[in-house]
Amino acid sequence: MTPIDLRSDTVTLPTPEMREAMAQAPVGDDVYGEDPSVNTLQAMAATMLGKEAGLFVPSGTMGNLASILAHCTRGDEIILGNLAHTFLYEAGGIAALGGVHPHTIPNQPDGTLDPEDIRAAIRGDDAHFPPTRLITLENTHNRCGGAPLSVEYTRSIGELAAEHGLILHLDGARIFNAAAALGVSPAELAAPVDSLTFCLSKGLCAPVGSVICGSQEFIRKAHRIRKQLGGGMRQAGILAAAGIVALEKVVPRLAEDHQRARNLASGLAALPGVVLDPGTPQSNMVYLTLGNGITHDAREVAGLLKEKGVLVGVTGKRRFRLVAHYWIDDKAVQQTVAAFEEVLQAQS
Ligand code: TLP
Repeated sequence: MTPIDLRSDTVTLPTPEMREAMAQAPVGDDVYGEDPSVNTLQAMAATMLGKEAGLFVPSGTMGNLASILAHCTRGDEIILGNLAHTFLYEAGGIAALGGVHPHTIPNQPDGTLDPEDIRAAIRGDDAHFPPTRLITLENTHNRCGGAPLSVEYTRSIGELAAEHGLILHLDGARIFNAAAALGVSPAELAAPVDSLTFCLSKGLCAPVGSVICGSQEFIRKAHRIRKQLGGGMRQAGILAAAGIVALEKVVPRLAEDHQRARNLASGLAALPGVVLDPGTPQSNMVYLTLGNGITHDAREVAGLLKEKGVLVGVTGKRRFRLVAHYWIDDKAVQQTVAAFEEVLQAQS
């Protein structure tokens, strides 16, 4: 039996149309800039995000790293949320490989950074301090419930950054989910930022890859850094071909995943022993905590769910993340609610 895998949208497999496009893809040596499929994907991505240029990279982690290294020099400081993916889950790459100092400030529950906290974190001109160079936002915000950051908020931080001569980078791994959740275009969300990374290999189902977008000048620098990081990929058009299908065919259907996440949340809300996060889901992620009556912890409950063919993400001692995606249909939602009901009933 194929499990119902809600651990992440990174588990999505390529669609049949992607596999077909990959098999047929025209390819060339991308290190020479000669892969037609990569070039098409990059141009398409830049147009959709309203930026001058795009660069195909192997992962979201490399996208954020190459972007930050392109903007900063060793000893620079960047301001980011304490729950930012770049701070928590990218193996400290900006510090290890770029000598970039992360200055964290609290993420608010809605994924935003308080502008007053940002202002307070910006360093003065003093030899004791690392120079502040850049602010990073994340949209949607993974650890903050998959919350989308609005156009207005992003614009206000863009203005704050400009006021202080700072660069604004966006980890837009799920920017297309944000756009679908807010009913705006991805280009509107990206307009206030200098650069962004988005992922093809999460809810968009492509097997590999992310795209960095920004000005020609920025992409030229990021291109060299991608090479330094070992991310020059030769006949990468095989992968880019799946990315093109992702942008054309999967982006327009993301609202379906958000609807299924809402159905999943309302099914689970009715179960004793489940405490949903307020407002969840805000896009494709459902966050929940085990109620006091449940004696098992999240890891044990996840083990019991697994025996019933349901895989969930454990994000804390009593906390889960369930992510709806292309391969989760209505039946899978019902089966997941039923599996939770059986497991939790046996517990209470
Ligand atoms: N997120 C993964 C895990 O690493 C936590 C997930 O399952 O959600 N930015 C954001 C906001 C992300 O959520 C992720 C992956 C990345 C960057 C990194 O992308 P990859 O995995 O392609 O390096």
